[in-house]
Amino acid sequence: GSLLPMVINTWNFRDANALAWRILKQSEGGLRQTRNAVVEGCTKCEQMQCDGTVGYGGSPDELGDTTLDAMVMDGSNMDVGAVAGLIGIKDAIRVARFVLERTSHTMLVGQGATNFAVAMGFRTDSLVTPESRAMWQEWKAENCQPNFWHNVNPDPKLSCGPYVPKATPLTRWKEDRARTEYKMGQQHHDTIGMIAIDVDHHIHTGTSTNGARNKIPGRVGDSPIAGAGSYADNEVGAAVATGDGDIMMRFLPSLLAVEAMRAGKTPEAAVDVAIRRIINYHKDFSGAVIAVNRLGNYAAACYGMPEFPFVVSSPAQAVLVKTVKCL
Ligand code: SD4
Repeated sequence: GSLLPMVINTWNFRDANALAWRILKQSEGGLRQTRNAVVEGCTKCEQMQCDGTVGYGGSPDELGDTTLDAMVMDGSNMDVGAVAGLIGIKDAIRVARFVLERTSHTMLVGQGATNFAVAMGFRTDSLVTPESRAMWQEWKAENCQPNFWHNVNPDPKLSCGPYVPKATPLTRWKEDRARTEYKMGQQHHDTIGMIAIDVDHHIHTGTSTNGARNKIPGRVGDSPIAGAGSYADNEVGAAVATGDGDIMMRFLPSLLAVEAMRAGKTPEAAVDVAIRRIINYHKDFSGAVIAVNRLGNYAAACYGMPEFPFVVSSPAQAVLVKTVKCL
């Protein structure tokens, strides 16, 4: 039987998948709904604050604010719309869609992205919640130490940060492993990356995240970068990535996986190529890649955690949670 249409996304985000699947099923009758499916599916996660790592009120930066990264990509023509470091607007991937559809640009950042969103009719909001404020205060209490900036600018808000070089590579590695384990327990590093394919092999991908916890304001991860957070090409298939974006964005793992499939590799082999390229250089890496070929065959690979859950809807079964053991 046919494997299409299908929706697949990172982590155990079932409600997002279910909504995208419902929208995609409406495409029967010739309407192309893959873009609506991906954008509204990821929006669901933003509204639900999936795992506290998508949408408002999560991953506070050094100054306690939450900023959002998101993208949407159309595999029929390589069109991309993205926002990075979006300030004060909750609907990150919907704004990314407006960048795609209403501008000739690919990515808008920071306050410029906010101004554009407002011009498009989006409402501004604080993205800080009591939970994110408490997270930030706890982090500050544990990590606050005078640093370089403190001497230049006595603003107490700027007196905490990773600017003080204190760790040797070995302790850094151990800290990262501990951080990874913490991440697993707390599940606070989990971008949604979603792929939708209709029966005519039209593909869209999307991502949405509030990025890395305690990031330096201005930090952008892999999620809004084409080829890093996601990539789609109707001729071949698509891929999405999640994990330590500071490392992943140097390797373009989603592009790597799609290009491996273009060269004839299976989705299994393609995600293996993408993850192994990264861990060749970074044993402290933690993350995952999902790849789907244009026919709807899929695979996932991960590293730096015991296992990685993802959700698939297809004619065989709607909203099926799968888990892959990591390399
Ligand atoms: C980032 N890649 O900003 C995102 C975070 C993430 O699973 O994917 N967590 O680095």
